[in-house]
Amino acid sequence: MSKPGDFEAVAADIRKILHQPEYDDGSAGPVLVRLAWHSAGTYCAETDTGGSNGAGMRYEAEGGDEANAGLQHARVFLEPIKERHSWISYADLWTLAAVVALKEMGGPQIKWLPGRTDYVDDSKLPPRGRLPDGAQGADHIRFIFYRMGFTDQEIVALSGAHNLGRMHMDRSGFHGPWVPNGTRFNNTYFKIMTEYEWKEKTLDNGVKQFVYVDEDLDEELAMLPTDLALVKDESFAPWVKKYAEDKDLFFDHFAKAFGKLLELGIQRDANGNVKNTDNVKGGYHS
Ligand code: DDH
Repeated sequence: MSKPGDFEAVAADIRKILHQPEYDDGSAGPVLVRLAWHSAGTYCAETDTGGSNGAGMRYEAEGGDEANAGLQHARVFLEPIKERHSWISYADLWTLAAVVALKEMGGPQIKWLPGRTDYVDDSKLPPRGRLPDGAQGADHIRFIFYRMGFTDQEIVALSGAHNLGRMHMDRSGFHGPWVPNGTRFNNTYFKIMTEYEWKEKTLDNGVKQFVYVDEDLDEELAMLPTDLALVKDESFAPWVKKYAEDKDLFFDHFAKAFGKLLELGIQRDANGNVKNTDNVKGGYHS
């Protein structure tokens, strides 16, 4: 048990659970990033509903959304940390875990502030269907991300998270990794999106995705229809090109957009403290 507010102690323990030799590609990192994204990515700016506050995914109404299939793995990885530092809210723990994991996987430092609570406000509960569907195209992507208040540039930057992890048939119906080394954060996703020739493939379950086959690779690489929609769209495509050419620019824009994602729906005063809740001061920036 650490002192309440000692987020460095929590971060140190998160680092220790990232290495998971029996799981996927040996890292809990990618699925932790996805947990934070799905907890925050339900936000609707117009109605001020959804978002990471409340950690609603612990309950069936939100956790049972089929878009969240597989994220129980991430929550199970984090449970021993919650037991050791019981003062931290799940909502803060999930978002902090992604920030720590991204940094450990070679990604940028993302500004993170605490203060989310686990109080589930039923009037803020997001309806199902707020998260993106990989089988769709650019219109759908805009519909989902404009609702949260993101621009086209931020959408492309955030999509670069698919440099991490893989798709699992028993979770989303899609299959395979986007890049050959999906436990290191990089701009490879943007590079290979334009450089490689992607072929449509129908999986045994009838789901359509795009694949790249190369004898030198251990397995086929995969792209979702939504991933490749980024290179076909005239407003998204220039950002794909910029991020493919300039890793530092991508890291900078990704860090800003991911930081914004984690703050959706959180009201803070000028000192960064969350309004109207008993919150813990401090932050995690190092
Ligand atoms: Fe994603 N994502 N995502 N994604 N995502 C999947 C996995 C991961 C879409 C669909 C899928 C973002 C945007 C989109 C991560 C992070 C982010 C999977 C596979 C699907 C499907 C799930 C599975 O089978 O296990 C779609 C569609 C979009 C979209 O923008 C249109 C964003 C914005 C992020 C982010 O973090 C900012 C990560 C990481 C994974 C890998 C998870 C894992 O277990 O590995």
